[in-house]
Amino acid sequence: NNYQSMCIWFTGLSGSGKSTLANALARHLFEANIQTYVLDGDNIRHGLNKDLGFTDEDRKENIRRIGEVSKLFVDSGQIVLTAFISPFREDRQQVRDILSDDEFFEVYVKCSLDECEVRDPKGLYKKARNNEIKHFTGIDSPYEEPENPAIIVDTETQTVEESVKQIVDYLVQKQLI
Ligand code: GGZ
Repeated sequence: NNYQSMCIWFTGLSGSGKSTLANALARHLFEANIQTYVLDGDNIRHGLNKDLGFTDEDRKENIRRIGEVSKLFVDSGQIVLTAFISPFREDRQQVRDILSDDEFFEVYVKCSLDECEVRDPKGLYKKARNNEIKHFTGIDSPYEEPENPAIIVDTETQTVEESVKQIVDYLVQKQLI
């Protein structure tokens, strides 16, 4: 059983399915005896980054720290799966630079704003539309689509299983797992 240590970086709007996919991929790889670790808002924004909010500057710092933590995981020989909106191209590029090109794989979790708003799993879009939350991504804060992601998964038309298979097929084809 052989795999390359790396960071699989999920980026996309709130509600696009990043955490769901990262966790489903983690389960799938675990079944194949590959251990991974998922970083997402639950274990980062509630801990290490609990001093940060959602201004452009705070998001930038959020992603910078997550990049550095990801590097520690990769250096320790692991596969880390990260699930953050990471809305700015420049910040995602910075993470790619902290790691290296063959250790950073960007997965664009593509889903239209309309569909994310319909899903609205936490009722946050509704609050953002009512001005109860400021700087909400897609409403009054930008999301910059990846220009050249390793993988695009379309969660509007694909099931979770189909998207996981798409990512696994990519990793196998590139001989990363
Ligand atoms: C976007 C927000 C905001 C604002 C709270 N904008 O769907 P969720 O709830 O579970 O995921 C979102 C999460 C985004 O945190 P990230 O660390 O991924 O963002 S970033 O990469 O841009 O730093 C959402 C919730 O936090 N949330 N306020 N204003 N999402």
